[in-house]
Amino acid sequence: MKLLGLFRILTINTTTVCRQYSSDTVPRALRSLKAKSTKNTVQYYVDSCRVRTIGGNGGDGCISFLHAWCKDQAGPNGGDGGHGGHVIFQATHSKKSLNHCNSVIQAKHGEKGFSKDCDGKNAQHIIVPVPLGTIIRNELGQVVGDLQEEGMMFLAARGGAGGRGNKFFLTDTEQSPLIAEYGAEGETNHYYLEVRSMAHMGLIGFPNAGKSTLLRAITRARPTVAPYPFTTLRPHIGMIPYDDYEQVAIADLPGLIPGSHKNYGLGIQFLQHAERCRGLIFLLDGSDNPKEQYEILSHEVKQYSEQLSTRPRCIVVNKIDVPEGKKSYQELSSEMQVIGISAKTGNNLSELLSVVRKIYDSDDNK
Ligand SMILES: Nc1nc2c(ncn2[C@@H]2O[C@H](COP(=O)(O)OP(=O)(O)OP(=O)(O)O)[C@@H](O)[C@H]2O)c(=O)[nH]1
Ligand SMILES: [Mg+2]
Repeated sequence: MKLLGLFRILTINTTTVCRQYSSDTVPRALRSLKAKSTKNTVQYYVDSCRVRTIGGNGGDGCISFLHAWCKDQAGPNGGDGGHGGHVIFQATHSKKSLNHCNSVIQAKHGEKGFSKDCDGKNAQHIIVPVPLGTIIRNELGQVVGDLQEEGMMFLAARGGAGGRGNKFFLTDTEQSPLIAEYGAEGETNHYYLEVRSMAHMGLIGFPNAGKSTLLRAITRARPTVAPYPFTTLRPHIGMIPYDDYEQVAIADLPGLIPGSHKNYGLGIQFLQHAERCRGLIFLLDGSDNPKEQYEILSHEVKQYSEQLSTRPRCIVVNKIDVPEGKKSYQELSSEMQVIGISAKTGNNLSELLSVVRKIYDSDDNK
C-alpha cells in the first residue's frame, strides 16, 4: 500500500513539475535529508616527534606522634611518602606510528606519608607503547635508545623517591624527631622519537611506478593502488614467506620525485624507514623513461644519505606487460643489470624474489 501511495505521489509531482516549467517558474532544489558525514577524512601519520617526559614527584614524609590512652607520648609514627612514577617507552608491534604520543608525558606523583606509620602509595609508571624500531635521541641528537625488539623498554624519566617520615629518624638519642623529608622531584627530559620501520628491503620509486601493486602481488599487505600519484602516504610493510620458513619484510615507501631532497612532493623524510634495510629495490615505471627515473632516484637517495646509497640494490623495471614497458626494459637491460617484471600480471616475480633473498642472505649486511 505504502509503495503504491509513493508511486502516486511521484506521478503527481512529475505532472506538477512539468506544469511549473511551462509556466516559467524555477523549480526549488531539494536538499538531501541524509546528514553529512562528520568523519574526518584527513589522514595523519606521525613518524617523528619531540616529547617532554616528566617523572612524578615523590610524596613528602609525615611528621606525627602517637598519643595512646595508656601512653601519652608513644613516639613518632610519621610514614614515608610514596615514590613518583617513571615514564617508560616500550616497543610493541601493535603500534605503527607515533600518532598517539603526546608532546608532554607526565607521570603521577607519589602519595604523601600519613600518621600511624602509613606509607604513601607509590605512583604507577606510565608505559608509552611505541612502534618496533623506534630510535630515541636526546636533545643533543645523540642516539640514547633503539627499541628493536618486542617488549624492549627505555626509561625516559625517573620518578622522584618518596621522602621519609619522622619514624625513620627515631634513634636512641633522638626519641622525638621533628624532621621528615620532602619527596624528590621527578626528572624532566626532552627526547626526539623517530620510527624506522623494521624492513629488510625498501621499495623506492616514482609515484605510480607500481610499488603498492608489487607489494600486494608478493605479500599479504594491502596498500591502496590507484592510477594517481601519491596514493601511498605512509610506509606499508609486507612479509614474503620463503619455503625454508624465513620471512623477508618489504617496505612500500611513498614515492620520490625530482627535487624530493628540497622537500618537493612528500619529501625524502620517509627514507628514514629505509635506513635499517639491508637492500633497496629501485622500482622503475617501464612506460616512462626508466633510465632517467633511475638516475633521479639514485641522486635523491644520495642526497638523503651517502651510506644509504651504498647499500645493495636491485633495479627492477615494472609494467613490461605494456609494449612501451617491454621496449624500454630491453633497451635498459643491454646497459645494466635489471629485472623486468609486471606487478599487475605477476610476470617474472619469481626472479625478483630470488634476488631479494640473495640480498637478504648476503653475510656482510647482516
Ligand atoms: N599495466 C600495468 N599497470 C600497472 C602495473 N603495476 C602497477 N600498475 C598500475 O599503475 C598504477 C599505479 O600503481 P600503484 O601501485 O598505486 O603505484 P605506486 O608506486 O604505489 O604509486 P604511489 O603510491 O602513488 O607512489 C595503478 O593504476 C596500477 O594498476 C603493471 O605491472 N602493469
Ligand atoms: Mg602506492
